[in-house]
This record gives sequence, structure tokens and C-alpha cells, in this order.
Amino acid sequence: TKKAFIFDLDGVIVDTAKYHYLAWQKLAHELGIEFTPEHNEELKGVSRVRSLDIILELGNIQASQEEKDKWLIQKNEDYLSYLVDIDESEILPGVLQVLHHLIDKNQPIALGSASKNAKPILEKTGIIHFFDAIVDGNDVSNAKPDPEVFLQAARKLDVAYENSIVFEDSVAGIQAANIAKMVSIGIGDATTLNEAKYIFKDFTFIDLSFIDSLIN
Ligand code: G16
Ligand code: MG
Repeated sequence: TKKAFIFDLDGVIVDTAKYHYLAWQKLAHELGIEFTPEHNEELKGVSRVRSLDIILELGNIQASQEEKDKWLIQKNEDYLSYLVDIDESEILPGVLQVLHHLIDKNQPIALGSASKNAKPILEKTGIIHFFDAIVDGNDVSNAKPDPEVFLQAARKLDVAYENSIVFEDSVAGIQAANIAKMVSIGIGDATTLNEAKYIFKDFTFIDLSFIDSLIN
């Protein structure tokens, strides 16, 4: 059967989660807020606006909309400055092998990302041609764990939700996939992502026979 293979971007396909972290950490420190990698887990897969709110809550800071807008622009500019020189070396190990295999097997592929910077990242890393559909932060109004981004992706591929498979590195994204009744595959730490149906440390742990078992 035809399945929809939906990939998250940051932390799944490319190693950009570390740049989000650096940019948020810089802002948090400027605001006098302590911001650790553990705090950062809560931001993964979460929209830019919601991420800022989480950080401000951490520091117990109330801010005007004007200030928030300024900080959001600043964070994004810092994030983009890390992306200026990125290329295919940013693609995480094992990802290309799986993408090529899905193409060989004629399986439709979509991107389901919360990021508004998704398209330039796919272009710079030279992998945009793999995707039959792209749904990103510019298309959705409800952030993960709301399943909207994945539902839109499945619809664009014309595949039923229950025949859709989602690769995610964030807790919010795994919850979104589960709510959508899709097969959730966690990429990362097994304890953090324990709500996922399957969990792999990274794509090098995914055997192509596992992919085949999802298709058949
Ligand atoms: C990503 C990241 C989040 C980030 C969000 C918005 O989503 O995981 O940390 O806050 O996108 O990104 P931007 O600020 O670039 O619009 P995903 O869903 O690709 O992991
Ligand atoms: Mg992610």
C-alpha cells in the first residue's frame, strides 16, 4: 500500500536544532534567564511565538507585544546568521539513504515542520527535490502538538491519516502524530520520546527492511 512518509525538519533531517538552541540561549541570557538543554527540549517542534512565551515564563518576565515582537525578530536574525553557510553537510547521518529508498519504492514524501525557514533550509542542503509536498510554519495556524501540520501533509499527498508515518525528534511532534492516528517514529532519546510507537537514536539505526515493513 501507498503510505505517506512525513518528515519533521529540525532535528530529524538537518542538524539545525542546535542553532535554534544557540539563538534562544543568547536571547535568554540577555534577558537574565537561565536556559539549559533540558529547558530546550520543551521548545523543540514548538512555534517561534510559543517558544518565546515558554522562555519568558521560565524567567517570570511580563512583556509588551512590542518587546516580544522585537525579541522574535532578534532571535530569528541570530538563527539565520547560523544558517548562512549551511550545505549538505548539515543533513543528519542515515537520512539520505532512507529518502533514496522511499523514492525507489515509489512512496510519497512530505515535510511537516513548524519552521517558517523550512524551504530555504531544504534548498541550501540540496534535498528539496525529494519532497512531493511541503507543509511548514507558514501554512499552519496551530502549532504541534496540534496535528494540523501532519494532517495537511497527508492530505496534500492524498493518503489516509492512518496510512501516514511521521518522523519526529520532539515530544510535541510525537504527540501531534499520535493525535492524528499516524504511526509515530521518534528520532532521539528513548526516554524523552517514550510516547512514540517506534524510537531510533538516529537514522543510522533504521534498517531499510524496517522501512519495507511499514510499506507492506
Ligand atoms: C522547528 C523547531 C522549533 C522552532 C520551530 C519554528 O520545528 O523544532 O524549535 O521553534 O521550528 O521555527 P522558525 O523559528 O524557523 O519558524 P520542526 O517542526 O521542523 O522541528
Ligand atoms: Mg524537530
